[in-house]
Amino acid sequence: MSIKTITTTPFSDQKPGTSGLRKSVTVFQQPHYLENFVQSIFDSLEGVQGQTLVVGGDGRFYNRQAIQIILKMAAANGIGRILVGKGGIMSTPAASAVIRQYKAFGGIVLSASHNPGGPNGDFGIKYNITNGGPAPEKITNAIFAKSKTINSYKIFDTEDIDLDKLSVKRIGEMAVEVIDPVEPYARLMESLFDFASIRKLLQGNFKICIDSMHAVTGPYAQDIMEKRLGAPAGTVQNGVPLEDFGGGHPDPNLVYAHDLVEILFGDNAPDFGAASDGDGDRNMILGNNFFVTPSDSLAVLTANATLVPGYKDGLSGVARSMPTSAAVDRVAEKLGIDCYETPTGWKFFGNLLDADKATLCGEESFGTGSNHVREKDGLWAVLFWLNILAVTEKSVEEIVKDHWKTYGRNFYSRHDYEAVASEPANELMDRLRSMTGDLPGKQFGDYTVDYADDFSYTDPVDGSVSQKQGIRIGFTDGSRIVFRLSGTGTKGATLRVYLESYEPDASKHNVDTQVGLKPLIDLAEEIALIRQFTQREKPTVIT
Ligand code: G16
Repeated sequence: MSIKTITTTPFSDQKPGTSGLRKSVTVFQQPHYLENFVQSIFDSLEGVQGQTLVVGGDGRFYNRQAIQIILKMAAANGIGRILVGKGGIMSTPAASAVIRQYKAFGGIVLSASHNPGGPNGDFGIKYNITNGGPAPEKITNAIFAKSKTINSYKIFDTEDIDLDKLSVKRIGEMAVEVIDPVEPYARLMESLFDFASIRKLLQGNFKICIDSMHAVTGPYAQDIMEKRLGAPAGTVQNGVPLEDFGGGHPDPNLVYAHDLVEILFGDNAPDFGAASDGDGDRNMILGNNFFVTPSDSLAVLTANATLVPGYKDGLSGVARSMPTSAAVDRVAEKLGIDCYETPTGWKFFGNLLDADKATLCGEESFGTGSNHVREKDGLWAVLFWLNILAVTEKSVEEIVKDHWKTYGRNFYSRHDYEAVASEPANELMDRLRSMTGDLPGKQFGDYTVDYADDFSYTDPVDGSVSQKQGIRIGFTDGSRIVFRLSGTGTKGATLRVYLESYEPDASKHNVDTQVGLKPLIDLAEEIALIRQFTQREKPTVIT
């Protein structure tokens, strides 16, 4: 067993995106590709020698190989101890919980989230800091800078560690503890939610269906829903994590979670359905024949938070990403708490949570979470909903429609144009950016532009500034269209068009979302010439 120093040359494409470095598996399989990035992480972390790190992933193809490489490199770089999930598995929120519970220095999370897996799918890696959350831009920029000048990396020449048995082993001086990835997370959930009430609900006539989409939440959902909460066996479907997610696209939305959607919108539908993504941080909530938009979900959780033990004393504030609808803003206003608007990317919530400026956070991209960890958390959102349903004894649809009656309805939808050519997609954005100065005051049919800008965020805690975070076009009636290019795709560019309008009148709430938003959808085309630039007649995914 010896430490080897391997000569390498830089790759030019290792800039972390919205959430770490995401590329196709074949890119990661190039000689030295993963190693260069891992060495760049270690080289960017001051004082990491002798410290504890957490390593785990969503179990997708290349997860196991990557973990063995990371363990050997960690030992060669003087890390003191590594906690690794059994089988190399750890959901992203569980990794965050473990970093916090064990007071680790940080962690390396392996996932490409909702992107497909398998030899032809995607892989990803990101670094999380001591608070359990994704590294802020200061650190990801430092990692990228190192990756551009790297000329060697260090790795132990030794056998692989058996990841399938709970054990403590050593590589050189470094301890490797293979831990149960579920138990610490499940205990945290028990401390936040009223498990007794939820158990009563699930053992009565209330029927639920949880779709883990053959991704990481299977073992977590089975342990929590079926074992601890007594839901009938089989409540969790697609519960065995597979390296290729069974060939599916582990993205919990109306298009990709179609198995669950068919069940909840079919005959004899259950009362509640939920799905999670590849790494377990996203969630989709469905009622019997009813879809809850993620933006509404955040607003409902905020409005009902004091019904849940972990939040019974109220919230310090809330935060949402810029493209997320303003439904939660209305709740915050009524509660008299602050509501922060951040760029897309969970990392932007970290400072607000650490400074106790926000307790709940959420995003339109099926992400919701709180200060219990520093990642968004799919099963946490499911338990939050079940806790509210157990206490109120209402249906999902009643809860949301009552919410709209009180606060008005923010009609909301996102149209994605996936994997379009990058150059014209950038041209579309550049063109819109150049138009922002002239748009205010312009009339388009019934709509008058109130403001237009490229969103810029100044972090209220550390003063850091993030620019060019998406084009916002707001209208005088409160409607809004936002254009952004995704920072998580791995093929070409993905254009996201976010559409929102507000309707206070409850008699006008029972309208199909796409119908309600039709005038804005047409306006988005008129202003941005989407068809011309994307060469697509319609979006790939509508949520
Ligand atoms: C990541 C980020 C989220 C973001 C989402 C989509 O989530 O953590 O904050 O909303 O990507 O980002 P984009 O619109 O740039 O594709 P995940 O679940 O993919 O890790």
